[in-house]
Amino acid sequence: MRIESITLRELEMRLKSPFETSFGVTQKRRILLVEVLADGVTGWGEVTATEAPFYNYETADTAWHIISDFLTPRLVGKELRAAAEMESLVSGVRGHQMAKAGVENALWDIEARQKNVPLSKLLGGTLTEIACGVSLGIRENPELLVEKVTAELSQGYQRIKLKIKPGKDFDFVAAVRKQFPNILLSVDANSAYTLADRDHLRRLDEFGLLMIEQPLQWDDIYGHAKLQKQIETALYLDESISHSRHAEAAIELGACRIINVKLGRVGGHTEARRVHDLCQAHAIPVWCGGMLESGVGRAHNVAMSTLPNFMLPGDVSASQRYWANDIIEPEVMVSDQGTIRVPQGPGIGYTVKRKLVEQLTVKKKYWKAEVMVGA
Ligand code: OSB
Ligand code: MG
Repeated sequence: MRIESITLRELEMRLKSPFETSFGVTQKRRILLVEVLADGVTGWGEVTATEAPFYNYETADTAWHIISDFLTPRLVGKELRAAAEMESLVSGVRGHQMAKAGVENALWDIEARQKNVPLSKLLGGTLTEIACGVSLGIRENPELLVEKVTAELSQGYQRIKLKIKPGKDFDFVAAVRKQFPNILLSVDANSAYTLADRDHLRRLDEFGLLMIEQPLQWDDIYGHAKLQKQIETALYLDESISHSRHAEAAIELGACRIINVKLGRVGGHTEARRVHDLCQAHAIPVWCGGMLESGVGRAHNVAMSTLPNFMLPGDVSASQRYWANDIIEPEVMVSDQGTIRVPQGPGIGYTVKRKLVEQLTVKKKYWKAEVMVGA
C-alpha cells in the first residue's frame, strides 16, 4: 500500500456521564482520529491518549505533536507491504505508543479492506462473539455503586470492574460483594497504592475477586512481583505493560497472573498481537481494556478481542454507555447475554459517520504525498 494522505482530526466529545478514577474525573473527551488513504482505500484509527498525563505520559497534545512532526514525515508517500511494516519506519521515535497506534490501526483497517476481509480475521481472530464487562467509575457512596452495578448486570454484562482508591475501596467492594456473591468482580486502582499498603490490599482477598488491576505505580513491574507473592488474589497489569518485553518481564518475575491488553498503550495491533501470543504461550489469560473510546477505537477493540487468548470479558461495552450519538454506524451493541457480535464486513466493519465527525471536529491537519512522476 502506498500512503497517499493522512488526515488528523481532534474531536470534542462529551461523555454521557462523568467518569472518576483515582487520577481524576473526565467528561469532556478530546478524541484524535487518524484517517489514512492508501491506494484509494480509506482506513480509520483512534489515538487513545487522555487529556492529561495522568494515565501515562501521553496526552492529546503530545500525540498531535508526535504524529504531525515525527510520524507523518516518515510515512506519507511511503510504500508498505503490510500494516505491520509501519513499526520499522517509525522505530526511531521512542515510546508514544498511543500516537503510533492511532496511525498503525488505520493501516490495518486499510489492509483488511484491500483483502476484503474483516479486520478480526486478518489479525487471526477466531471468535465471532466476544464477552463484555464494564468498568465503573468511583461513586460517592457504596449504595450508589450497588445501584449502578445492579443496572449494568440487568443489561447482561458478564463482569463488573470497580475503580478504587484509598478511602473508597474496602466498604465499596464489600457492599457490592454482599449484594452479588457470585458475579465475576474485579477492581482497578490505577496506581493509587504503594507496597506499604500491602496489609490493606490483602484485606481484599476475602472478596474472592477475579483480579486486582495495577495497584502500584505505573512503571513498577518489580513492585508488583513483590506484592503478588504476598496476596492471594491475582494481580493484573495495565499501565505497566507498554510492549511485549514488559509482558515478558512481568510474567517471568511473577508480577501478575493476567494481563490487560490495550491497543493504544502497546502501540497498535502488531504489538498487541505479540503481547497476546506471548501470554498465550505462558498460559496467562488476557482481556481487552478500554480508554473511553469513540466508536472507531471501540471497533478496533472488538476486532482485537477475537484472538483466542482473550479468555476473560473485556472493558469493551456498548456505545450507548458512553455517547448519546456515537460516530460509527451501526453503533456497538451488546446483547442480553453481555456479548458483542463481531461485524463480518471488510476492515473494522463499521461505517464512520463523516458528517457527524466534521461537526465534532475542532482541529484538523492534512498531509498529502507528492504525485509520483509518471503515475
Ligand atoms: O485504567 O482501564 C483503565 C479509562 C481511562 C483511563 C484508564 C482506564 C479507563 C477505564 C475505562 O477503566 C474503560 C472503558 O473504556 O470503559
Ligand atoms: Mg486500568
